[in-house]
This record gives sequence, C-alpha cells and structure tokens, in this order.
Amino acid sequence: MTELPKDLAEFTNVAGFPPVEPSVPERIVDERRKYRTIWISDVHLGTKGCNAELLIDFLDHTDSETMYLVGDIIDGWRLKKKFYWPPEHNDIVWRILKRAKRGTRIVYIPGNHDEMVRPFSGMNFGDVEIRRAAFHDTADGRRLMVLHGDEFDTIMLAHRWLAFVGDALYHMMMKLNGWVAKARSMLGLPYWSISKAAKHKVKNAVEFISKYEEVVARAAGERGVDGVVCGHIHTAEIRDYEYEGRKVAYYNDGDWVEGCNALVEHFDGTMELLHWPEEVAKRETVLAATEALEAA
Ligand SMILES: [Mn+2]
Repeated sequence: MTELPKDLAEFTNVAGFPPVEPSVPERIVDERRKYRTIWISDVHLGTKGCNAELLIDFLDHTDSETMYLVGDIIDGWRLKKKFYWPPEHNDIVWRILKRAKRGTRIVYIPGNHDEMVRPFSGMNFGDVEIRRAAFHDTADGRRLMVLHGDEFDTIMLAHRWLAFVGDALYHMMMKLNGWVAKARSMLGLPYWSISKAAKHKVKNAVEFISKYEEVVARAAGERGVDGVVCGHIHTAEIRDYEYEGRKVAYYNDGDWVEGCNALVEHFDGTMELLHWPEEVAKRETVLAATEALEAA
C-alpha cells in the first residue's frame, strides 16, 4: 500500500479540518472595511501561483453581507497532478468558513478548475451554498447574473490559448530575440523577430479579452439582466455594454494569481474594483504618516 504524503494525510483528516487555529493568525483590525457584497475568483488554491499572503490580508481587512466565490477557488486539475497544499491555503479556507459562521452569506460557484465541486450545485456545505450560477440584486435595484465564465469557452475556443500569452513571456521573448537573431545570422538564416511575433500574440490576447467581454455581456443582455459578474480570464474589468438599447454592465473580479483583485458593491449599489496590492500600499503610507506625526 502506498502511503499518503504527509500533507495529504493532514488534508483528509476531516476531524481536524478546518484547523482550529490558522497558521497565520487572524489580524484584529480596529474596523474592517464593510461592503454589501464581495466577489472574488480564480484563487487557485493548491498551486504555487496563488497569492495566499495578499488574500489572507484582504480577508482580514474586509467584511460583507454576502460573498461570492466565483470559481477556480481550488485548482483541482493541478492538485491531481501534484499535491501542493501549504498551511496558508488552509488558512484561507478557515477564514472563509469563519466568515460564514459570523453571518456572511457565502455563495460558491465552482469554475472549470474546481469543476469536481459542480455536481454538488444546489447543496449547502455547512454555511456555504454551492450554486452553478446565481442572480444578485444590487442595492440600486439591478439584477446581475453571476457565473464563472468558462461557459463561453466553446465560443472562444479558437482564440483561447492566446489568453495565456502574458507580459512576462513577452519580455522574456524580447531578451531571447537578440540571441536568436545572432544565431540565425551565424547559420546564414534570414532575420526573424520573436518579439514581433510575440507582439502580434499580445495584440491577439488583447483582442481575445475584449471579444470575451463582448460575448459575456451579450449573453447577459439576451437573458434580460442588467449585468454580469464573472472571472475566469484573470482580467479585472468594469465596462458598460449595450444590448438592444439597454445598458448591460460587465464586471470581472480578476484573480489572486497576478492581479489580486476583488469586486465590491457598496451599500448604495455602487460597484468598485479593488486592486489589493495598491490598497496595502495606501494603508502602509497612512500608517507611516501617523507614526511620524505621533513621533513628532
Ligand atoms: Mn477558470
């Protein structure tokens, strides 16, 4: 019999899960930023890409009446290949469950990376509602459709892979470009620019994103709702579209791999995208200024 890796044994020990105390202690702040609603998605727990530190910070500084987890919260695809589950990832689950206990309504809409949770749609696990999709009524009387967004992949299939060509890859290619040009000229091959090819791909990625947003907004328009909240493409955005003369709002809550964004609804129904690294920087500036004042 093969023995379970230590982490996995811990993970599957249901009696001890979630842990009684998180490994990163919950920060007690004077006052949490309160919102009517918070949407987060594409956390990818179970991968090295997940920015757990910032997400823990976010969860410790905010609160809301309702919180939607808009898919790809746990990366089951990657976990199946290679088990990776640091204590901080437990801490996130712990914080979400604690929120539910404190009275936040938690709605979990699984995405394509956590599609193994989808068969449980309609059920409640503890205080967490699992739904395939949801409608959300804003404080200013608008009805929003909430879904992960991979539902549109079939339409987007032709362009799908282009979305993964990011900036980092582009810059790496720029560097490579010089070497390749040199090697090619040494071999007597004609000049061929990787960076030019990459630039073309980046342009395609930008086109992919705007096309995706259009497709999703149109689907929302067809269903007669005032807007849509999704994730999936790791690109946070608030944008207004029009469908047959009506306004349809497109909201994408971004991700916690690169962007570290959350979409929030204020108590008057105003929507805002938070870029958490910026919020942390602002907070630290204020803190430093206060300390300087106190020292003076
Ligand atoms: Mn996804």
